[in-house]
Amino acid sequence: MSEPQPPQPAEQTAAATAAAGRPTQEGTPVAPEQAVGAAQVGVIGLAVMGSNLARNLARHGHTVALYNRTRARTDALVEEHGHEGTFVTTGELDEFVGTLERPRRVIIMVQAGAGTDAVIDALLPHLEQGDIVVDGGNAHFEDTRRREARLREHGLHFVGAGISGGEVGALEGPSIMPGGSRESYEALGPILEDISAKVDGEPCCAYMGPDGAGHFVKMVHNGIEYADMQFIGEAYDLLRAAGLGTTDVAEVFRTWNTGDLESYLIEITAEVLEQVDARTDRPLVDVIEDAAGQKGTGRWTVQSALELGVPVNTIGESVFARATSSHPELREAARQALTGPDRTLEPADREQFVEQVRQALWSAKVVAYAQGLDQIRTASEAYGWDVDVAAVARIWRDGCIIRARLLERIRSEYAAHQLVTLLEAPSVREELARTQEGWRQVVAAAVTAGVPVPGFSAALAYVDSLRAERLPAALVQGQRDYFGAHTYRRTDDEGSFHTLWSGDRSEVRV
Ligand code: NBP
Repeated sequence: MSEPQPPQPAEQTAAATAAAGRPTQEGTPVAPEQAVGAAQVGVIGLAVMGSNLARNLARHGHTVALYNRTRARTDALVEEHGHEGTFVTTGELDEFVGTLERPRRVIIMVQAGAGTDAVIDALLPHLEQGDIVVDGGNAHFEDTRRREARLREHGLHFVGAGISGGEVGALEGPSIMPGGSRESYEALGPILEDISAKVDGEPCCAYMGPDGAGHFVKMVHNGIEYADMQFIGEAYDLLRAAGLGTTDVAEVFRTWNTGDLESYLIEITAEVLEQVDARTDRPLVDVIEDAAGQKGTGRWTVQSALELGVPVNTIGESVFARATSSHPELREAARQALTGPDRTLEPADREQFVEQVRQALWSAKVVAYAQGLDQIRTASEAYGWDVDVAAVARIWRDGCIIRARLLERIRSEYAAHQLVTLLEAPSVREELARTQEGWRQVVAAAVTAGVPVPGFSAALAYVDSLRAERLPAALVQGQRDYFGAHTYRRTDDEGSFHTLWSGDRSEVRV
């Protein structure tokens, strides 16, 4: 048996500073017994998102306690990136909890759903009143509401934090949308703001509201992301149908990215289009199967919108467009059976057409934001969240997938005006007045040529529906009254009315 070795100098330093409650020496992994109560924050779940978030926290000078169900991931993280900051490595949950300063801040980054519940169940016995549990995964906001209520009963704070930006964002600065108690934000907010993306020094992280507000905002963010990607896809398809090659379209997107359309998604679109497949020497996009996948946040957005009665037809069409693309047997059967125009667009002035497509893309994008923000505003009222829509636009300006120049305009419009819809904001309505002619031309040309533009046309239909003095809903009400005695209201009188359709067709007040 060898004698126990005295601690190495680095460990002594770490232990001493940890015991004093100060951050331990950077780059030295700290054992849990040497860091009791010294870690400012802990991360559970060290797959790609959790690891990168932990590294981001450590790079910002926070001492980070680490725990993962499979220990190998914890060791791998410290082995590869331990030099980036101060990590406390733990193999058991009680050890992990013991290393955290109070109130404890625990960020869970595990697979959403059952994984999150399993971690909460295991964690709960080790926590004390006032501790803060953060779920940074892609949870459904109703799950977050349920978990928040459950932990509140134990005197704990549960924060559902939407985190966007993918793995690079988690490491370099994501957009963070935390919900939960205001009190918990006081203890947690500064750390999250610290690691979030910044725009002119302003963090892309803000308190969104109680219980499920943060995850709701993140869900709608993803819904808008679906719509934006669909619009970009339609613009690409139209330009190809008008005879532009893939590289030409990439160049168009590069140019657009220097103007009002500047955004992360436009930027990566140009890069994807420029990628050449090494196997075939063809544009990669031409050899990728045209069946779009989805993980479910777009669907959740639409399901929630249906329940709230908020029209988000651009997001709905985007979810359905992915579904349509992913039904090969349906597409093949219809392709064999149906005839129609051959998708050729022959614009008289190609340059002008490219500009019209740009206008359609900008306009549709604004509509998707208007719809998503309307959904957030409506949910905020329904759930009593009091979400600040200007703050939502502010924290989406960077770090997240839908970051775009347009968001600064949206932020400033919401900050300056009480808006029912983004579409009435002065600078938005002025721009829409300028772009709508091109947008209409593009939709009309696409329909005539047989190029599907479900996103562009849904956005336009939404605008025209909102603009209409009278909608055919009056006829729908008449029909409903005819077959179901559902009654209708009159434009010239108070109350509800029913026509005796199968009788003498006189009207009765009900
Ligand atoms: P995954 O979603 O792939 O989950 C893997 C992690 O969950 C591993 O650490 C795994 O531990 C842990 N885990 C599982 Br699975 N079941 C568990 C359980 N019952 N108890 C404890 N741990 C469990 O990781 P990710 O891709 O890093 O994403 C984490 C969260 O962030 C998810 O909610 C995801 O939706 C969300 N998100 C991801 C992205 C992205 O770009 N990937 C972006 C935004 C948000 P193990 O190592 O022992 O298997």
